This record gives sequence, structure tokens and C-alpha cells, in this order.
Amino acid sequence: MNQYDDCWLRYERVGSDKRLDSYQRRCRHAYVAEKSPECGAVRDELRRALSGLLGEDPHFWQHPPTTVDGFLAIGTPDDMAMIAESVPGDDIADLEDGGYLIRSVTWNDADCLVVTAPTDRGLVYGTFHLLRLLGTGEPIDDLDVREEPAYANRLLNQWDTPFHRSVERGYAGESIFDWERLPDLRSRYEDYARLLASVGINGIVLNNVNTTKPQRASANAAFDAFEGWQLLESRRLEDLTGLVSLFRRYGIRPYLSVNFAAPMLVGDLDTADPLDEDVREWWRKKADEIYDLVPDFGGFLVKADSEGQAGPYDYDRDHVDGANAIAQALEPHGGRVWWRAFVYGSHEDRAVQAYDTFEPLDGEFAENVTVQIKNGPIDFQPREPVSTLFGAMPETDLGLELQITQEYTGQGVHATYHLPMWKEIFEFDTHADGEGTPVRSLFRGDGEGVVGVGNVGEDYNWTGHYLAQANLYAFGRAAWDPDRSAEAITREWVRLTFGADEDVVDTVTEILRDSWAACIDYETGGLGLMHMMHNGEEYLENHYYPSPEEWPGYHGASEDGIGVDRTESGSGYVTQYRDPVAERYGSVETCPEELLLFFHHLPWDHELADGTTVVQRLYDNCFAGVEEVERLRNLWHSLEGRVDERRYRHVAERFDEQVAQAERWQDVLTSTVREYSGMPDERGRARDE
Ligand code: BDP
Repeated sequence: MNQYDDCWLRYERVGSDKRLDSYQRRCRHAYVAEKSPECGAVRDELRRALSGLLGEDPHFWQHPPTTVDGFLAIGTPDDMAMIAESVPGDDIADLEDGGYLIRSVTWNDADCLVVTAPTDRGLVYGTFHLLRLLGTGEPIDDLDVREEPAYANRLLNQWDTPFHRSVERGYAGESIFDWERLPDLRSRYEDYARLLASVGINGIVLNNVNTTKPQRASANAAFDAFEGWQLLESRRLEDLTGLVSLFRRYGIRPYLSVNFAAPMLVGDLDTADPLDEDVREWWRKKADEIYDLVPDFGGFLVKADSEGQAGPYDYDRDHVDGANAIAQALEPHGGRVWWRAFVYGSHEDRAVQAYDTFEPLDGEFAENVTVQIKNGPIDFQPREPVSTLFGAMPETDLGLELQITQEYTGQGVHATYHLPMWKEIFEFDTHADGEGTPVRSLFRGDGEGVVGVGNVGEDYNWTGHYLAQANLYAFGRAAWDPDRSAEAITREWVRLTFGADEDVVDTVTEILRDSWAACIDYETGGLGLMHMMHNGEEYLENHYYPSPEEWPGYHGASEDGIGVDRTESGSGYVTQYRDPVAERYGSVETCPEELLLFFHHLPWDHELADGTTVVQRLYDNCFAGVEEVERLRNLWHSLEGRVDERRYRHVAERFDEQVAQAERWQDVLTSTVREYSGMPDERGRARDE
């Protein structure tokens, strides 16, 4: 990685002399345990990082040095007596896997730092935490940090389309994985593992959830190229072993997306019926084969019965039958099935589907099945209400699926920061266990966790847009600790990425903070409408341009009003929430304005709390969204000369495109509103006024 493209792992020379002094004293000499692959990764990272931060290479010792003023010791208490003597074993004994402790200690009169953990993976996270402190100029002379992850599973779903070097919904160039050349490894794989581990991600699903060509016809070449099912072939599995051992060094377990019909596609059975004994046997043998090659394999991710992918419905079975048949094969090896709740069905209102399918199955899934649920009931829209399934399946392990990549939020062009959205989701009170059961309090079991659909590709800057790096960073940090404030996570990212200049930190933090709300305004009008993006044949333009006329069912606009009736007398979606949430959303008076038209179909002249009509608020929000993007662009312009030219230009050019695109949305949405309602913007701003 070069100095612009190493994201938040830049390790620039420490600016303050005072800090440099203390960092050098405690970190220039290092005594790191040797035994495991993870310890090798720790040493490599220290070598890279400390030479950058301190301006000199660290000196590694084979024993605790006695002739220096201070040193850094990294290992488990079993690895080294010095650590066992300086940190009482009880202090770390009950830390969760991945947890660690960083402490400033005096040992033999030397000023030391200890990074210790019960597991080697914890040492990797502890090291990255320490390097984050050095990278953000924090004091380290009096450290007593004790950290553990909130969720056991923090997974990245890489929607890589094997053998085609493409990434579904990837806006950062080709895929970084070159499957044809495996087992050859590229240095970029290791850098990717470093980026993921540095924010606490502990598992990666290496390929796209779409593993075969959809059964429905598609004129779109990109959709015809799904061959991910082949990764279960023996020769492909053998090729994987090098790649996964590289991720192993960073504590990251590998997973594969598999096709439900694999026994037919990869094997030679003539059915994939989950209750067929040959099918179950096929999965068992396949699992045995995988675990022989990859003992720490995490398991399978399955997309079944949606968008043309095979599933249990093909055999008149349900999702419990489907998931459990595969899970029984992984169970003896400690592997897990992540079974997606993204399922199609017969409902006219898609929002109703997931709950309707899965809630009745609660308690029937095998112990090693996790039901992976998208944050909202539709599909990664700029803003959705939280899925009704959260908190509704207490007897089932659940995973929360978030989208890091910006499929519906401006793709590789717009600066749209997803952390404020994720915070809203985490904080949402499901009332599952009475008041005070926020989404973030769920997923705490060993088989549960948080999953992000990735945004990394072959582009030199990894994420297509420099500011989109923040989404990857924030995903990992929030999945580690959903209680940490958005402000703190964001400022940390900006400091590590753009340096210590406080004006830059304040400005970029403000841009990121306000970017999501702007996107909601110009892409939806801010009252809960969604899914109005073009869905054409040009793959990359898919879900980018405005096209409300393609989606009458989602905006529900007619002469008499706008919005979709999801109340009890409408599609009934709202009744899937618990009270008082169902009551709050179900009544026009109490439904929050930002979701009003998601739940209700209202007359154009319906008055909102402040007396403004629905139609006028839509106009106002669409225009406000554009103004806001212009303000954010100006903020970025104020950084000219303070951010290096390369990154400054890149972001400035994208902002120009974003403003143009926001205007386009504003034009299309306001003229749609105007056409249906016949009511002009009372401030006379619409294009054809
Ligand atoms: C939709 C995407 C599509 C994915 C699908 C999924 O447009 O590319 O395959 O979700 O999550 O958002 O399976």
C-alpha cells in the first residue's frame, strides 16, 4: 500500500515531540510472543507501523530486555513470564474471545506497555488498538484499557463473483480475488486482512450470495456470470487453503456462500431435497472434506428462494428443513449455517414477507443455524424502518445484515456515510422484552452477530470513493462496540486517515455526519418513500438514477395522495411490530414524520405537525437535500491545501457529480409529485414552474 492508499493504516510520523518521546521509550523495543501465526502478524504490523510512527525500526527481543528504559510486551500470560508477573491472570480470564488488555506497567524499573489477551486473536486486536492510540496522538503513559467485542461474530460478506473478477454491488473496481490463480497469493490479500482485522472483523464470506445464474431470464450479461457454486468443487477447495491461512494470521475465519442445489451442481445427485438421505450425506461428506483442508472453516452462507436462487421451496420444504439439512453436516466440526431471511414469496407488499416466513419457524432451527436478516424489510434503502423480525425470534440465533457498500446511497460517487443510519438501527427499541430492548442488545449469543456487505475492490483507494473508506472502518468499529458514539468513531477515522489538523478533523467529521440525511432528502423526499431507483439493464447504473415511474407500488402516488398503506387495513405490515411500536407507526398522528409515507397513504394536502402539507414537505425536502450537498461540497472546498492534492481532487470531483445527481433526483421527484398531485410548489421552485 502506498501512503495515500493505505486507508487508516497510514502510520505517519508522530508530530508532537513530547508524545514521540514517550512512544519511543515504551515501544521502540518490543518483546512479542513467537508461537502462533497471529503473533507473526503482530510483529509484521509493529515493524510497519512503528518505523512510520517513530521514524525508526523497532528492535525485537527474544527475552525481556534488561538494559533499556522501556519496552512493549505482547503475548498471552502463558507465553511469557514477564506478562504473567505484570498482569494478574484474573484480569483477563473472563474476557470474551477477541478481548484484550493494554496496560502501562513498570517492570524492572523500565516503563513498559503490556498487550495481553486470553487468545491470540485478542493480541492482534490489542495491537491494532495500541497503534490506533499512537496514530491519533493519545497519551500512553497511564494506560489501562480493557476491551472485548460486543458480538461474537463480526462478519464481512464479500459479494465477489468468482472467476469474473467482479463484485456484485461493488463500486470500487474489480474484485481483489483472482480465483483462477489461486493458490497464488497477492500482497493485496494480506493488506485486506490487515484492514479488516484492524477494526475487529473476525470472519469473511469470500463470495457472492448469488452462486448461480438466476433461473429467471436476464438480458444482463453481468447477471449471467454467477458460478460461485464451483467453489465447493474439490480442486477449488484445495486452491483456497493458502488464501485462508493468510486470513488466519489475522484471526479471520473463512466462510463460503453455497448454492442450495450444490448436491446436483457440484455432486451428481438428481435432487437437492433437504430431507433426502443422499442429499444429507452429500453435505456431510463435503463438510468433512472442507474441514480436512481448513480446520477453522466458519461455515456456509445461504441465499435460498429469492431472486432466482434455488431453495427448499423447490421441494415443497420449508426453511427449517433447508437450513438444518446443511447445518447437520457442519455440526460435528463446529461450523455454522448463516441462512438469509431475504426470501421472496407471494405477498404483494414485499415488506411483509420475511417475518411471515420466518417468525413461525422460531425455535425449530438447529443450534448451529443463524438467521441473517437485513436491517429493514425492503432492501438496504436510504432509510427503512427496522425489520420486524428483530426480537421476534427469541429461540433462534440471529444476525443483523447491514450494507457497507452504497448500493442505494450513491454508489462510488456520493459521500454517504452509513454510520448514522446504523446507529439509528442499533438504538431502535424493539420492545421485544418490554421497553428498553434496543436492536443493539440482541445478537449477543455465541452464534449471533453483525454482518456487513463489503465495499472493497481493486481500485487503488480500495473503496472507489476515499470517503467510503469510512463506511468500512465504521462498520467494524460499531460491530465491535455498538455503544461507542458515532462522533468518536468518525473522528478516530478522520484523524487516522487525514492527520491531526483539527480543522480538517472537524470539517470531515461534519461532512460525514450530515451526508446521510442529505441523501435521504434528495433521494426520497424525507417522508419514508423509498425504492425509486432505476433498475435498468446497465448493471452499474442499476439502483443509481431516479426512476419513480418504475415503482408505483413503492411510492403509492395517485391523484388523491401518496404513500403505501401498511396499517392493519392495508398490507398489515405494521401489525408485525410489538406494541407500542405497532401503535405508534400505525397511527398517522404518532407515526414519525420520516417514516410516515412508508406506513400510510395520505392525501397530498394532509397537514403535518407544523401545518405544512405533505406535498409541500416533499418539495421542501428535495430542495433542502440539494442545498445540503452543496453546503457539504463547500465544506470540502474549504480544505483545499490542507488535504493532499490527490485526495482533495478526487473527493472534490465526486462532489461535483453528486451535486448534479442530487439535482437530477430533485427534478425527477418534484415533477413526479407535481404531476400526480397537480399542486405546485408554493415557493415556485419546481423545474417547470
Ligand atoms: C439486493 C441487491 C442484489 C442482491 C440482493 C441480496 O440488489 O444484488 O443479490 O439484494 O441481498 O439489494 O441477495
